[in-house]
Amino acid sequence: MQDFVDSALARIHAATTADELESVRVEVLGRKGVIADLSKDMGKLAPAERAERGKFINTAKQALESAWEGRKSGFERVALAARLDAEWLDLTVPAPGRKPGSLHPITQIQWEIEDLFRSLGFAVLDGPEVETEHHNFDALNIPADHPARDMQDTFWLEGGHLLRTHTSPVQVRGMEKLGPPLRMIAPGRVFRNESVDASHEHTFYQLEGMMIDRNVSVGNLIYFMKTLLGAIFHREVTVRLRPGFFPFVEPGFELDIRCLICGGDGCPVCKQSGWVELLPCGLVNPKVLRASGIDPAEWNGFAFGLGLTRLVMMRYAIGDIRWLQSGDLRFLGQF
Ligand code: FA5
Repeated sequence: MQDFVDSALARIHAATTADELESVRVEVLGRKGVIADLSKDMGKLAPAERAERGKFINTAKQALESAWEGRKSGFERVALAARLDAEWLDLTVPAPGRKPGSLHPITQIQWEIEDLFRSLGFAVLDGPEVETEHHNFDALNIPADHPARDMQDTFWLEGGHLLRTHTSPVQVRGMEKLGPPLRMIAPGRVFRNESVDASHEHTFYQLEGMMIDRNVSVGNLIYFMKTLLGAIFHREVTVRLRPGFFPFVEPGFELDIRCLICGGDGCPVCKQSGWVELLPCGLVNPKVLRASGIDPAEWNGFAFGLGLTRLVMMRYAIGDIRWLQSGDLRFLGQF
């Protein structure tokens, strides 16, 4: 009988699959197995023999069960390792699903300029996109019969309102509401009824700036414009200042920068001129101050109207303005 137990133990140790192991268990330890058979006729044995048989059965059963369990957990470990191998996950692979969004490049640069001017003591003002003729033109010394109105082709709305053609009406609103001394900027969307090409959109962004105080000079204006461009481009930018006509400033200037797309050689963005018109500016016309209730004998100031969309094009070397409002995520994903 001991021989049988020894051979069963050997078969348990030699089993190479879980099925093989199970069939040994059924044969030896199962309900109809050899050990169960040995227990069946115990009642018929003499007490001494019965005790010996009982002891043998217990010892054999314990040895067989522990061998079986050891072997079984060995098979389970191997099976688990195989499963973990098959179901391995690379946790560094980016999760599928929605990609996080990002700010539009115009918003990014607008916020940078806002931070800069806030640090210089300027308020950031907002104004309506649907404007009155008074705020968009008249209060800026551009009366109805003035040829300067033709420079800004206008989308007219019912009731004499219009889509603002520039951010300058926010100057007027700022002067009316806050009065002097005044340091303000006003970023925003503007609209012009003009044909679209590589550098012109019908809907684009400007950023207006105004400072009203006592004894403001062209020197102050140039200082702020240089600070602005230095902060935006983080590199040497060639600028030129030439006379420019805007009825609301006197003297008025056009601040141009050397085209950063072509380096000045000429391209569609600079219309082959090598220069990009970016920043018209000047000293506020006394008539404009007076129209907003400010005494030009006591106060004066400067104003500028930055072409924000063009500035973004220069900073990122974007060769066509139409990309910026294309909504194309391949383009926007780069910023
Ligand atoms: C004005 O709009 C004046 N209000 C600016 C100003 C403010 C002058 C304060 C003096 C004092 P202008 O029409 O030149 O000026 O436009 C200003 C800037 O807007 C231009 O230099 C250019 O960079 C940008 N711009 C003009 N038209 C377009 C357009 N169609 N598409 C994209 N950018 C444009």
